[in-house]
Amino acid sequence: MPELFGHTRAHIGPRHALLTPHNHVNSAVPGITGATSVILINPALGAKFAQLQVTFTHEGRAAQPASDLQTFGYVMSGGGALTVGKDKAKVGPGGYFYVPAGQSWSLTAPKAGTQLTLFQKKYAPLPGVATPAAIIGDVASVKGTPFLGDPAANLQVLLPDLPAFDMAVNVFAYQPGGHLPFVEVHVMEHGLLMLGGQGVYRLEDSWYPVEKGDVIWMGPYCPQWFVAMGKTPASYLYYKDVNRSAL
Ligand code: UGY
Ligand code: MN
Repeated sequence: MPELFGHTRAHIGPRHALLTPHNHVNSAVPGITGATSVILINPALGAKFAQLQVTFTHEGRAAQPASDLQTFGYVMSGGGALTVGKDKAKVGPGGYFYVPAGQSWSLTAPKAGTQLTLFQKKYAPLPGVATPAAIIGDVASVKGTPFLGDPAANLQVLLPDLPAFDMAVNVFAYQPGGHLPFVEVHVMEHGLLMLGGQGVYRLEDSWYPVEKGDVIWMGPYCPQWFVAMGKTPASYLYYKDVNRSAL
């Protein structure tokens, strides 16, 4: 969608935000070289997590030391050599990794043009429950299920739904006309990246046309609903905080 000069589809509000690729401004992020990085969501917006997009240029490398942060990475395009703690793997488009708090990771020599989405959150340990182990996976090998029985809305859950995990990351794919069955209102936050297709996102009392590359932050209790529009399926990757007590 071309943007008319002086106009933007972006919206920044107290409970939700939409950012489009036309809005991106790079930040230098410690540990990431040979790349441009955009911090799309972080506590400055009101979020309790961060979402970044990294585009590697030449001899790119992203490396982060062990800390109290956990990181989920999703390869949008291209690929590279990944190290998570002691695990090593080659990752390509649709590859993903989960780095628990207390482990380091790096992605080296990615092909120029490689794009990575990162979600980062400070880990909230549960007394008596061990920190999760590292995970390296591929979306293509994750079985999807029809969301609440609807074959037009397919959900792939990329991390185990276990109490040790305080974050979830899923891929939602909709057939044209497929939609969320009702307007959700929930305490959990979302960070969302449109992976493909088009649709309309309702956020609070506004309806936004969205397409590939758009990013949405939904804060706690943001009313939310989506319908896929157009002739091709639409899909998005999203983060959610889960499995911790109310107070
Ligand atoms: O998991 C979810 O809360 C999901 N159904 N929300 C969303 O797609 N906006
Ligand atoms: Mn939701």
